[in-house]
Amino acid sequence: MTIDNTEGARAQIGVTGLAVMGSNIARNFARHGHTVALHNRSIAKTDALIAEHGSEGDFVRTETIEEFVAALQKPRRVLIMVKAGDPTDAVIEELASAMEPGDIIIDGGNALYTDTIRREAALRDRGLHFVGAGISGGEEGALNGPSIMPGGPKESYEALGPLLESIAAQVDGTPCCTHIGPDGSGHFVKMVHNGIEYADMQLIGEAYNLFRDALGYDADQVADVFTDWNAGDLESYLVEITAEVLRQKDAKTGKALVDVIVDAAEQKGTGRWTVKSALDLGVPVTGIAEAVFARALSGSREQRKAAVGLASGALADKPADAAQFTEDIRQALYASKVVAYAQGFDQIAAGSAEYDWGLHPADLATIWRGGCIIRARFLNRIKEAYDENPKLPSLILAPYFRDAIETAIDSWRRVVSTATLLGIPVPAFASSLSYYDALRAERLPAALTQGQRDFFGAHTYERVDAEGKFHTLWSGDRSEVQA
Ligand code: NBP
Repeated sequence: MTIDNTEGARAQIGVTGLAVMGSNIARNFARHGHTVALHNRSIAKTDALIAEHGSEGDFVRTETIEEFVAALQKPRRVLIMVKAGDPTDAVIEELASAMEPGDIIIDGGNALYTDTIRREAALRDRGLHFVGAGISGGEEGALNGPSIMPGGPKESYEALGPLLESIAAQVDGTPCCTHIGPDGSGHFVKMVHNGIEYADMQLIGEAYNLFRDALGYDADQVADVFTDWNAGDLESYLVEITAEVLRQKDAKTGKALVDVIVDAAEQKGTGRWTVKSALDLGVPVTGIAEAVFARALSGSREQRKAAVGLASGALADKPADAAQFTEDIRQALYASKVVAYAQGFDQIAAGSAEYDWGLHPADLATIWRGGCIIRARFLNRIKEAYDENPKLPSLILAPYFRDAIETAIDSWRRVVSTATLLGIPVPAFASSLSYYDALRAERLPAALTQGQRDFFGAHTYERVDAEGKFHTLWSGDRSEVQA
């Protein structure tokens, strides 16, 4: 270990921002044989990292940005891992003033993709490469292999790709890292990834709720079901950790930990960003939206307290066949998950078209197979589906998923109807099923909507049997005119 930079510019990568994520990524680089220059606004984190983990590899301790930049080989590569927002702009400005044309600044934080577009353009004007890189996998992934989604100029990937690929998770010998596309595309894709994560977690939560409230299972019993599911098509990181969380006992009370945790879910914002962007792009990401709203509702604690005891009705008995209902929930979870991913991939296609990014859905499915929070066996199927037909109109239409939903459909309906009759909320299961039914419907009530819009606002409508736009003279003789 080296703790000064008197040997000059010898670090292959610099990491600034050494909190949880930055320190673990810096260690990951060092463990893979790269010399890593370390920098943090306050020196304490740098020194703590060196004191605790300095023996893991070759680190260069620096205090000032000038020292930090001077420690780097050219083209200089700096990974920023600070709190997203204003701190990122502040650090970029400091770095850009000290760096030279051709150097590369990578923002590995959870930046809003429109900020990344703005920053990339500004730094391009100064001759610097700016790479907005989505990084997923949390603390553990950062240390042992995350999924990395770098955007930005293609040329910068030549100097950066091998470094990032060396620390990424590997699945079947393929790194979970690839160049995503220009400017903000890496952060956009990471945002949608997080949105899908919200939907997946909500669906798992609804399944758990059904076991608890419809079948009366305790946390251990539900954990057993999830462990079992993790050996099949639902195998995934989130299903695996669900079993672990459910099995955890609270040291203080001896109860299941999940039963002493306040049932109000928090959010940091990427789910909300996904939904806002989907609204702007006009893409119905209903599963993700339900998940974001479900967290918001759970957090309305005063309102919920006041509403406890409202009528639930008395229309249904608990399911008589627990084994059948368990299988129904498994099928409903799988089918709803297909919908959540299909919607997420639709949003990625829409973003790609809007910003002319040329994104490849199969590549994303490939790099999400390992390292990230939504890693799942199921992603192999998504990759195959897009490899076979990169222009799939919807993931739901890929033969494999079409068949899977056909198998699941009756179970899915039984779960949603049973939950509804029992008064158990299943917003994501139900809205995914409605989305599916709307997508496959030959006629939607949108014709009536168009009629109403024409009635009150003369917004016109199209006809099924003629080209052009039409308007009915609602306040006149109600004849039709061509608009
Ligand atoms: P935090 O998001 O908690 O940020 C703490 C770091 O930001 C510290 O190094 C702090 O320096 C630095 N910082 C701040 Br705050 N303001 C600064 C400023 N004005 N100038 C310079 N540095 C400043 O760290 P984190 O949880 O490790 O996350 C880092 C990034 O990675 C975030 O964008 C986050 O959204 C993203 N991310 C996190 C996860 C996760 O699981 N935590 C996963 C994926 C991505 P100091 O030590 O001097 O205060």
